[in-house]
Amino acid sequence: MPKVYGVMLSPYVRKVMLALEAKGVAYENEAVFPGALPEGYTDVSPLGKIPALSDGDLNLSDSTVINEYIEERYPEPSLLPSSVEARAKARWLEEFADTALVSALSVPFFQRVVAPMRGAETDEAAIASAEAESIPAALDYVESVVSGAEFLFDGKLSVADIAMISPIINAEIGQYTIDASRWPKAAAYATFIRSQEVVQKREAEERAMLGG
Ligand SMILES: N[C@@H](CCC(=O)N[C@@H](CS)C(=O)NCC(=O)O)C(=O)O
Repeated sequence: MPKVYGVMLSPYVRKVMLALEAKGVAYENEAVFPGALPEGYTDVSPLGKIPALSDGDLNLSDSTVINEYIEERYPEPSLLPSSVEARAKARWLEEFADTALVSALSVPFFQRVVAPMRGAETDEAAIASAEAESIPAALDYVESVVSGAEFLFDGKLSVADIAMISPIINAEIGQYTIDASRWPKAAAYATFIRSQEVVQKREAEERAMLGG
């Protein structure tokens, strides 16, 4: 059975868990926290990051690489669109989500959830700065690529939807909700993807971990 290393609140770990769950693949999870890596963890994840995945003798790190492996190892249902062009666009949107979107939407999550867990104060100025600059820049782009309450490609869930929704869930946990009056398509898209059963189950497990 594959094993996912990493604490489930990480947007990158969530990407991998959602891909496995969307394909109905049973897996184990070892809740590795960044900053408290178990001994020998770099044998599995050479850069010491989460997530990592082991499956038999294979060790892999990086959520995108892991999800490519999952797609090939467990092909049904496919999480890639059917045309070459759409697959390329889906990979780009995954890359955008993993970089600019995670970076912007992690700020409220980090400041309101992670910092207090570490005994630090929430830096409201950092949140205000992200809400003024990086978050609108990222959401303007999301607004330009989504169509509203529908999947990005082929009327079905893809790696791009999984990558996009993952940091949006972090923002929600950090009490930041996409303003539907400013980004109506992005807000409707987020609500639609979050209403999918596989995403609802993942969020419920995470909320339970956070104590409801
Ligand atoms: N590109 C990597 C990014 C993984 C990543 O940065 N994970 C964070 C946690 S969300 C981490 O492990 N940070 C600790 C570190 O960078 O040392 C992926 O997609 O898996």
